[in-house]
Amino acid sequence: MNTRTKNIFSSGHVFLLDGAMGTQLQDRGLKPGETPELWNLSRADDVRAVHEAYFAAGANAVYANTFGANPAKYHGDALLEDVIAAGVRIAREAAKGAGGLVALDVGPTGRLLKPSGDFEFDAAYDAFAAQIRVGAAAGADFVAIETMGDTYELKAAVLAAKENSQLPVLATVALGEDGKLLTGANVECVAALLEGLRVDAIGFNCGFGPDMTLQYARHLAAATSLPIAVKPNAGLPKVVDGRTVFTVGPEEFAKDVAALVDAGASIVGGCCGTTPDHIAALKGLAMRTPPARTPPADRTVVTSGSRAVEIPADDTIIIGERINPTGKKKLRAALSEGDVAYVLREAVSQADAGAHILDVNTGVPGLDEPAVLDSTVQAVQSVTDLPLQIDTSDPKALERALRHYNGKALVNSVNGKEESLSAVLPLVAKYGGAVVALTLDESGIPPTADGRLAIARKIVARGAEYGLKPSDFVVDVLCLAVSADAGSANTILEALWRARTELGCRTCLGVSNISFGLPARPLLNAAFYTMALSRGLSAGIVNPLAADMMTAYKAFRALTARDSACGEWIASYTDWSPAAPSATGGQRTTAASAGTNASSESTLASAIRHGLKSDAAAMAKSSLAGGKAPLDLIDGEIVPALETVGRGFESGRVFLPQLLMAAEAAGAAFEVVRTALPQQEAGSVKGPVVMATVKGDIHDIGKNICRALLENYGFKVIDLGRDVPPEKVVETARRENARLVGLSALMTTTVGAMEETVRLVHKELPCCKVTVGGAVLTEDYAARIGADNYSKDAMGLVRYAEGLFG
Ligand code: B12
Repeated sequence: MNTRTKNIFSSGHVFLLDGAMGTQLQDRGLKPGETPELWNLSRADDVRAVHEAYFAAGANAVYANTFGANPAKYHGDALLEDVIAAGVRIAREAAKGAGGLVALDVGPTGRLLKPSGDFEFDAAYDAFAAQIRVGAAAGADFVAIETMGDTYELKAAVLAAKENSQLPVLATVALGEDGKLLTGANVECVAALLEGLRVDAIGFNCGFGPDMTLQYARHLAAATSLPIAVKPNAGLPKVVDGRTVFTVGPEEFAKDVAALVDAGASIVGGCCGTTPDHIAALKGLAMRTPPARTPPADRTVVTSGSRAVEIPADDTIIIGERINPTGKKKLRAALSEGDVAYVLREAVSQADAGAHILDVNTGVPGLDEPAVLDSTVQAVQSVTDLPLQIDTSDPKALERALRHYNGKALVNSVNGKEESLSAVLPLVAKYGGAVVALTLDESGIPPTADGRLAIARKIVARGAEYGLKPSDFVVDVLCLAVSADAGSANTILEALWRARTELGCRTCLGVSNISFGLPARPLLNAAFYTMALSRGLSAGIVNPLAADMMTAYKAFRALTARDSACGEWIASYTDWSPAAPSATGGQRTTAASAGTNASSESTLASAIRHGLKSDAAAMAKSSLAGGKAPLDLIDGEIVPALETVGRGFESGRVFLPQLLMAAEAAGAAFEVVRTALPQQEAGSVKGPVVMATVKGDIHDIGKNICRALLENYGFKVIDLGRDVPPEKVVETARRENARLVGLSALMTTTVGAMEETVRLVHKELPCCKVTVGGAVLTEDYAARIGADNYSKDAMGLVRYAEGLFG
């Protein structure tokens, strides 16, 4: 925490923020759909009055009316810079009388970042940077990044704030009722990311009321030593007579917020539905000194966009070593030829085999390493939620990959050479991360444990100059072959133990080097791995597909009471028999394969579930070449695979990014299948049929299948796409003189829009029939909403259309 922040947030008292702005402006006449930030120019007095009311209620700081003033989503007529500057200026004017502070309010862009969406990380960064530069110049005292639902976007915003202003940064996220962000990150994941990025205060806003926030505030207090901010809603929103209302009054709100302060929050305010009265009710709290917090134990946590993994002090995890071209001809060729699918298969198979972190190294001579490492890291992140170990000796490649990495990475590596220390440590300090400390320096690798420890100590001490703690380092005491140095194993084992006990660092080791130059290497590797585990190895860099290594790992954990009730061992080896000594069962469930029995088997369904786009297309092609009927492929593999992913999503084991990747892979497979669908004999074109996914619904895979099949059966189809308003359907059907409209809806929340569309078509175009479909519909329900026909699949639709058009 910088000293400036200490002054701002840590006054020794609970720090009071303001309450909602949007709902206050609505009370003053802001219309639905109107851009609130434009009031900074047109209704400045109203905006100022809201700020003044919050200061009068006791707020120490207010958020300027700039939440949506981000170039990525702003659509107003006025110059955005003017809107932001006016927002900050108005808040400043209100703050002057009250002696309070002003935050530049930074909300999300409203766009989904790649690979889940189509918005580039750098574009998101630029949008935030533009907003922050103007806000800082206009005189904001700190930057409040809020309501973030995606860690990747959050990272872009924090970097933009840090690189474009000197202001303290308070960052809060909006949790769902499951305690996770929309993209799946839990509290621990957010805390690790934000601590790594060195924001000044962290917490939650929006989402729900203060009562439901309590359990997550407790989690957060256990995960971070930063000041905690909470800005909950006035309860959960309810819709009454078409209006959204918040029902928690000021007294109840204050009582619940007091519990949040007891749980560790020291910066409190309100979000949607809160009023100056809610903030006034917190005044008593502002007199309080926040209870002292017990700092969380130093842990070494790395994250992906949705998963936090601890490199444990008293247990051990596996770093998958296979995405490293050293000694791997095929991978080297794949990297050189840009065969991303090969790399992604390596990622997925290691994840399925039980790795906890994946090493990614793309160091192939002649390749542009900064570009290749960056794109490979991003590609691997699109198919796995495991955190990655970014493995490179090129600082340029490291910085680019770290910047674009979604989460807090494990960095491999820094060593005792001055050149490495001064290049790598600042990057780890800036982007966050844990870093592997290799015990070598300008003089090479010391032959003794003493020598290696001395280098590790030096690295940790240099790290302290950049604010890094011993727990930010994972010491690698380096594995030299026993064939070259008979004492190597003993030296490693001693150094491992001492790194853990004397330095308090976690350890890692590329175990299989030990057997270099000897026969039967897997046997030696597994034996040495067990020895290293018993001397405190926190993370083995091993091949998770090597059965002997996994057996050593699982046996060690079962025998040392780290595998609760030997659960993992039993799950893995129940079917073991001496004839088949390697374990086949019990593979860990990854998020992408959750709810499935997926291992790394190569099927179209598996490729879709894992989001492997080009594999899915290739497998669809080879299935068709093998004689599979296109419709069987759709109904027997593509649709069931999506259903499995959907079930995982419903039960909270799969998150939006994986769902999106699976949908993309399914789309790629379908594109291949489409071209193979049976073509109707040339003849007169039938139709037209107007097809649409209804308003509010963006699911269109099923509708696209319907369209393709209709076309292949000789129908002219006018496809209006997705999220189509009823009026547009009617207008098109009328213009085209269509006798059939096909509507698709996949969500319970959008069947209402379907009903509305059916009604409107029937009213306006009595001769036009409406057929409906989509996963949530049933024949019964279709009849109830007045549809003329329902088909459970695309073929049913074709049959109905054939009947209708004679
Ligand atoms: C893929 C997918 C997505 C993709 C969609 C990509 C795309 N371009 O379509 C993405 C990731 C974008 C997505 C987003 C969301 N999704 Co989604 N998604 C799915 C998933 C896994 C598969 C849907 C699918 O494509 N199935 C395969 C196709 C081929 O099947 P189908 O559409 O049913 O079509 C067949 C038939 O029904 C019929 N048919 C279809 N249309 C028509 C039309 C006519 C006229 C006829 C006759 C026949 C017919 O023929 C087709 C071929 O045989 C489902 C789970 C599931 N089991 O359905 C969830 C699911 C539909 N999604 C769900 C949710 C909640 C969401 C989100 C709200 C998530 C979020 N929090 O953001 C958003 C929705 C945003 C929005 N406003 O629409 C829920 C809906 C819950 C509910 N009951 O309301 C589901 C059920 C998952 C779940 N179990 O929770 N999703």
